[in-house]
Amino acid sequence: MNIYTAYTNDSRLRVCTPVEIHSQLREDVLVGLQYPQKTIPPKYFYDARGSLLFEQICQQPEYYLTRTEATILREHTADIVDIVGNSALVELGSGSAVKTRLLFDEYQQRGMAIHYVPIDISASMLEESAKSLMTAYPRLQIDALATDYWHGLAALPHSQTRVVLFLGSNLGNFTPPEQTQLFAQLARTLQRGDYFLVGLDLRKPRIILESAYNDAAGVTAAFNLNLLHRMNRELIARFDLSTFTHLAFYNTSHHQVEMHLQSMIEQEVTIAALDLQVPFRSGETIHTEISRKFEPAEVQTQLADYGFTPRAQWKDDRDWFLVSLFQYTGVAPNA
Ligand code: AVI
Repeated sequence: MNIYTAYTNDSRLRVCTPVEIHSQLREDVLVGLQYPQKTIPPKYFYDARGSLLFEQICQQPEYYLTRTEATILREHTADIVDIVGNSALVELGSGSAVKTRLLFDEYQQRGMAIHYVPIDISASMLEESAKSLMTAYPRLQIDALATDYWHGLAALPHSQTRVVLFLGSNLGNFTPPEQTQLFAQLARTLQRGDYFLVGLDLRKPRIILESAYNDAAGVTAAFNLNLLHRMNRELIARFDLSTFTHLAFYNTSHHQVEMHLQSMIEQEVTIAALDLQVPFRSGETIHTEISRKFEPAEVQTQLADYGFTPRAQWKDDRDWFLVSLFQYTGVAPNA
């Protein structure tokens, strides 16, 4: 694979950008806006502004996911480090790495060096968080990969035992086939003895879920609508944001929160860079995200098929969120 290896002046930080990512927005929007149900993949939320908005979502009182997972991690970092020992920490969708700091604190307290490999679509977020992490943790070495998970996993540097962290219920934003693809990719990439630490948002009453994705301050709405801003800027589109509204609801049969951008009027939107006119009926939506809510046994069974053995799992008091640690043994139960 082609990789641009960039800079930095600090020998403790290397940032790589696999090139393929840049051309994908055009292609995905061109195809996605011509489906009967218009669709744009959620990874495009995370430009510089979208990443900041996501950080703000995590602080909203209704968005319990981040706080609940952090409480679990805070209580169990020592247990995690006892099991995984001196492993490199590979984080998928690292963002500002707030929760990962809890693990770094534990490593630092034990006087252990840390090799951190964050993989995130937002290069600006990666750089910023890497710099502040290096100030806080003198024994931290970072190999940052500014790309999506697939290219990132394929470009992992060789190192000691690894723990792949997939926190925040990011797995919920994958469709079931994408989840299967991720587990298969992990099984291809990991060496026996490596670990997978995954945070999963569990099923719960609709009212709690719908509030979490319709916060009163309107931050989730701004995050969703930012996708239109992004297309206006990067694809020379002419979306009039005042004619679209944020929609988020729990689809009980699929156990997923769905986010959409709904056109409130009948209109046609020009996307100049794609040479495309996109018609909208009044009320028609662009589907922008699913956020699946999990039943732990399902994930565990599927991971077992790919050779992952459960090592430990922890929940919060309300049973709202689960953090599970698996080890890649390469042995599937029915193999
Ligand atoms: C990143 N991901 C797990 C978030 C979620 O809850 O699905 C993204 C998000 N979308 C709206 N609010 C938060």
